[in-house]
Amino acid sequence: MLCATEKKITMNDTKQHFDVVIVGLGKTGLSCVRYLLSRGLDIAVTDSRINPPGLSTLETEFTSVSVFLGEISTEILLSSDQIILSPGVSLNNDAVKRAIANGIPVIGDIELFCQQVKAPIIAVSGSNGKSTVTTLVAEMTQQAGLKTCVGGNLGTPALELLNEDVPDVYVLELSSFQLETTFSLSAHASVILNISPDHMDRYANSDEYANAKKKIYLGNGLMVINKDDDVVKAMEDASRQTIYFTLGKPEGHNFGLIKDNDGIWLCQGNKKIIKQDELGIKGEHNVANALAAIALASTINVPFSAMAETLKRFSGLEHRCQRVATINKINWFNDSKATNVGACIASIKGLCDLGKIILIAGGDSKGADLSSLGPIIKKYVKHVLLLGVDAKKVANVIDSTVMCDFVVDMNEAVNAASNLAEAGDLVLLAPACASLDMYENYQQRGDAFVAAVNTLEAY
Ligand code: UMA
Ligand code: ADP
Repeated sequence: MLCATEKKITMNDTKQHFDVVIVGLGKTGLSCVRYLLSRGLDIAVTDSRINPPGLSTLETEFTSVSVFLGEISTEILLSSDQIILSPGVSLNNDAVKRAIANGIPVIGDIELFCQQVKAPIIAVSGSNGKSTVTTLVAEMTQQAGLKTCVGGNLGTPALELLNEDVPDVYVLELSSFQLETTFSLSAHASVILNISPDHMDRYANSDEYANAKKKIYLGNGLMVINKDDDVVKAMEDASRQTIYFTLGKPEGHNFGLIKDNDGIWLCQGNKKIIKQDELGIKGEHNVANALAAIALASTINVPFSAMAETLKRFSGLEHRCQRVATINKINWFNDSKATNVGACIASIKGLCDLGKIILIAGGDSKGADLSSLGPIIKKYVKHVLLLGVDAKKVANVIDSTVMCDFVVDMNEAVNAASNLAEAGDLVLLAPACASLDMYENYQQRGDAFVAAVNTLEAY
């Protein structure tokens, strides 16, 4: 068997021209390989990683495909008619920039998908809540009997959805990374749930990040707009059909909350859909998510009954504000997916009514300005335990009146939290940072938290 470094091939070892070169051999790269080979194209793959995750599959299933590893090869890029860029690689990568300067078209997997798609798309983006809303919409459309395919940034690469029979609707979660290389999207309905700073290690500033997200509104479909988010509201286009959602009172046929004698209702205009306290997902941010999902599902005629049924049953995705244990009257919550400041703040606000919070945070801050964490932590958090590469950076924004300790790993964090917590408190993993400095992904970080909590014993 070849070791990874031996797999690196130079241009002299191979031929001089490819129809398409795929950059990145992760999930997306592999889906592109399968798709393009099925169309008889002559392709190559390049990845800056010596041992990218898709390598063993490529070596066993697609032996004819040339692979160039260890750096993204300008030479190979310049030898192709088209480049398909994986979302993890920026358009500002030097080799990619050189290819663009030489006139070689660069697109992503979502663009390929859009060029082939034969059913309406509901497209979801935003800094936070994408996976929750995408899943909710897909469950609502399924509940209404519509054949639904769901994927994108959520996990299943969009091109893999084309292998199935044409559905009634595609529900796609799209990241800013994917949208950067998308040009022909014309979704039936699109939403940007919210915009708060994220991925500042990839974008020059927050405008560049917001402009990447704005591409979800390409085409002429229905624009679903969060009336409570100024950045999203500024994207409104008077010439387009628009639906609004808000945590305030809805105007006209739009979506929002109405308070009456028996509680707070999620409504379209004055038509009641479900009572807020019947939602399976908790916290104000999840009320906004539920309203967004309702607004999107309404565009494809899902009846209110199917929406309400779904919203009662759906209690949230794993690793998102999930209660994983109650030990000696202390609640333990896993929100490993809170990978940016906005998500961490939403998490704290959503759970603060349940008790005083001991927060486990830190990781890779992705170049973010963390300062807005300071006031919210001061208000609701009694002790912070910090881990990961940016632990000190998080500590720097925490008010000196809040107790704060550094820990080396999740076991130490959980043991320290267990010693500090009193009955009625809650311990929350909401890192405000990505996990990649210590873990393979946020799931592995959440699993490490749950495993450590499970070793604690009730007394
Ligand atoms: N990478 C390199 N060199 C390369 C290619 C990639 O170092 O030559 C690195 C990237 O910087 C990144 C990692 O490898 O850190 C993975 O990149 P990739 O493009 O190969 O990723 P895929 O495995 O194809 O997964 C991607 C999405 N990942 C990213 O956008 C980083 C997955 O979203 C998505 O589920 C999948 O396609 C299917 O559509 C994950 C994600 O973290 C969940 N997304 C970001 C987020 O949600 O914040 C945007
Ligand atoms: P994404 O796919 O955008 O990362 P998720 O649905 O996976 O979003 O939720 C991730 C985390 O983001 C949640 O656990 C919560 O902390 C936070 N979150 C979810 N929805 C919202 C929202 N509408 N506004 C702010 N934060 C949110």
